[in-house]
Amino acid sequence: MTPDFDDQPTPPSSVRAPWEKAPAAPTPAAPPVAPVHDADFAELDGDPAPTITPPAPAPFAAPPADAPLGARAAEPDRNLDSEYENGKLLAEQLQTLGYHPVVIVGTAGSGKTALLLSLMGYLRGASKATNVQIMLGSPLLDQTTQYGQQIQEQAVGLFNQALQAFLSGVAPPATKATQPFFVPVELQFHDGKIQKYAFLESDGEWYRPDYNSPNLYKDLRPELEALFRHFKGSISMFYVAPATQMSFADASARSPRGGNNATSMRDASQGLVGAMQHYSTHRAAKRRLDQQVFLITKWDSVMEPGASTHGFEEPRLEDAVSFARDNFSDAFAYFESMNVGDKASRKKILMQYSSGLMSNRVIASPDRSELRALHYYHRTLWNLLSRFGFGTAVDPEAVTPRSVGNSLRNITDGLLGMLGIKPGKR
Ligand SMILES: Nc1nc2c(ncn2[C@@H]2O[C@H](COP(=O)(O)OP(=O)(O)OP(=O)(O)O)[C@@H](O)[C@H]2O)c(=O)[nH]1
Ligand SMILES: [Mg+2]
Repeated sequence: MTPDFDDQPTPPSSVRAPWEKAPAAPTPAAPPVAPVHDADFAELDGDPAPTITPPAPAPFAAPPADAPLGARAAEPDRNLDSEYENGKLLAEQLQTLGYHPVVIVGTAGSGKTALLLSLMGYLRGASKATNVQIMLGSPLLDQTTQYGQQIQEQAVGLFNQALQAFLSGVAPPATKATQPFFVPVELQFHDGKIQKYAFLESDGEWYRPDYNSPNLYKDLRPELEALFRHFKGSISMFYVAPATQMSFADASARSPRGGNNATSMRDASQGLVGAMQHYSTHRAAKRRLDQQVFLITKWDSVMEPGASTHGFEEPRLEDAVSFARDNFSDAFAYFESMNVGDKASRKKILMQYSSGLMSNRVIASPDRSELRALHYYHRTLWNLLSRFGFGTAVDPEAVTPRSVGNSLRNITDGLLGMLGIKPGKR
């Protein structure tokens, strides 16, 4: 099955908005710092994006007074028109080739690359025990063009070197890309079916709020604007909200907690608001086709693996909701109010995520129960994507022995229900 390119709403998926299942969050909703206006009542086609009032610039975050205004002014060599054209070409190619784009946004260090590597690594590492192989897709653009060549080189580097390093215990370095690129991957199933995904990789600095700009939020990269405007099928949007952005010198990969640095957490939240706002504007006419996923990454740094609460092994929706409200109030308020058309409850998902037990560049080898928990996160996310993009679950078998796998299935059925996913369709 290929993605729906006829501009019709996507078929209903079995994913429900988690807050609809949770009768009440344990903590009362904090009033959003920034008000969201009528987002749910606007007409989708051509509606204005919900607006949000930027918070007052914080003195400690303000750049020097002589700093250039806005991201684009700082990079005079860029040709925005040709970047937009590249994005348009990409959108057309992704569509022609049957790719489901997965747009991963979040500020620097939020865990975007680790998330992508953990998803790919899950299928690579577990492939002997599953019904699916993951391969790098063919180049998306003409290899005689400079942009086509550059993005292909970056995709190959990520899929080969970075993924191998990740699987051998080394976390990725900060992404330093000059332009956004997509990593095309093909899932080849034993029954001959194929699913194609294109994962966005970007430099988190592009999402950092600019406190010296009147708009606060930097413009999206033109390639992404073009994708949102010109891609006619459905897109999965991942908003990456890190549970922590710090790790202290005495932290270990198995116990990475370092606390939440208030400034960087606030930037991470504002960065997501900016990305959602731009996405809403440029995607206004087709937003109803897409799925929106708010991911609280690095969940292992808040809920310690092996703790008696089982908060890591059995992530609870109410914990995710209260964490998002406490730490990402602006971004989560915007997310909740985002207008995605009908069946909204099936197109917005909140979930915790963990790419691995890591601190800085070191990834600890998980023990058996940690591995099981990590696989649960990775499998859940794959199945969200697969059901939304292709109407079927990837559903790789658990790599645990059969007896453990059976009891795991029972446990995860319950967990998935709490996360808003109907059991039995993973
Ligand atoms: N404990 C833990 N740490 C994580 C996890 N994911 C990422 N990290 C840590 O966060 C760091 C940054 O993660 P990246 O995936 O590189 O972040 P990014 O969003 O790609 O950052 P940029 O490339 O700079 O935009 C990693 O080096 C790890 O130390 C996770 O699931 N758990
Ligand atoms: Mg990165």
